[in-house]
Amino acid sequence: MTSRADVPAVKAALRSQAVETPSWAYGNSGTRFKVFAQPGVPRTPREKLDDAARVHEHTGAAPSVALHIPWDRVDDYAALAAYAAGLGLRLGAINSNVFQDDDYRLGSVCHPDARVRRKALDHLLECVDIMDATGSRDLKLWFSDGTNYPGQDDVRARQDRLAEALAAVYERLGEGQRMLLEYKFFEPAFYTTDVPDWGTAYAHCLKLGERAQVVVDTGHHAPGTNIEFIVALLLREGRLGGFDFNSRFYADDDLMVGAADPFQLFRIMYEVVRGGGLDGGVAFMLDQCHNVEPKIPAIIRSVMNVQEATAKALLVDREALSAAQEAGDVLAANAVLMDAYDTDVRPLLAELREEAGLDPDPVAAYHRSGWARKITDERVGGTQAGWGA
Ligand code: LRH
Ligand code: MN
Ligand code: MN
Repeated sequence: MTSRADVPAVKAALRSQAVETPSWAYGNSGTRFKVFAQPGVPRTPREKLDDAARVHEHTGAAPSVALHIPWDRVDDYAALAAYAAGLGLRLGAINSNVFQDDDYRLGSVCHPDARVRRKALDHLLECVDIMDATGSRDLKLWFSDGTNYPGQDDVRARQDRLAEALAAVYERLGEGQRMLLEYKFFEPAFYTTDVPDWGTAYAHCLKLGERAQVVVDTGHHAPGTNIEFIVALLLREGRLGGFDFNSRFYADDDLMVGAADPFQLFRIMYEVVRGGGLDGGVAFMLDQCHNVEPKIPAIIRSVMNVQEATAKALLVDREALSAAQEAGDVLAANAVLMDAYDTDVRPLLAELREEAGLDPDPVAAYHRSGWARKITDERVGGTQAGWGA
């Protein structure tokens, strides 16, 4: 532990951090080649919440669950919210889905045909109705819209159509509700994407108003992109709404956050801490798929990875860092950051859990709990998360 760390303050900040888990990470998922079904996966949104409650029980840090509509479609969303509350959870961001309908072959809100645009907009507005019923704060929008070939559509007109739809949704938001706009540089479109980067998302959000915020999915950048710079900039502008955390080796791999590059996660979390992003305005969501590993322990592991990166970021000796930076001492400044990164924060987090009455080792506690055996015995015929559905 670095000597100058204010351990009680670090612990208090860690205690206040919540990580939101995605309903779809509990269900079966796969690549475009194969879905490897796992025994015991949830068959209904309620069963996804049952699993999410295990993650929260063992980590104490995952109190909310993001829904994806229509993957989590139910008749009564208020009843689903009440069910979540009964488990000690709440329903988090509502993720829209305007990418899995035959009508969306050429796009959704950017489609050249006004009828398809209207259909997509109606879905987004329905998502706000769902937020009203669930008490969710955030609407997360990701559009698969784009083109595959030069000349296929008017790139600029598509921006106009996007702006029109976003304005209609923004207008519909209730007080205290936010719109989170997610960008991704390619896939499924391979030539142009209508919201390819933070700059495009930011430009649209800026026009809409303060409750339109950018969401950074860590897997949605070109290799080598300096994501922590984007984070620092968006925080500075007051427009970082949240993260979709995951890690990637190649493209949008959706692997466990912190698995591919824990140093990058630390650098991101340092900018979050530096920019005041732990105060509740930034949603720390996971957006992952567990295709080959058991899902619940993988999600527990992911929550722990976020906590470890956050703990290290909180341990950065900011005074020493500023002094070195002001003195132009490049090596000393870098050493301050690396000292924090190289600190083993696992004992600190174990202590924190024990103080909260939790097992210091959440993964082991989950394995001992017998939950995996129970769901394997009781649940037959789990659902797919949605991509192949
Ligand atoms: C798109 C994305 C977006 C979707 C989710 C399932 O790649 O990151 O957040 O809603 O995956
Ligand atoms: Mn995402
Ligand atoms: Mn993605």
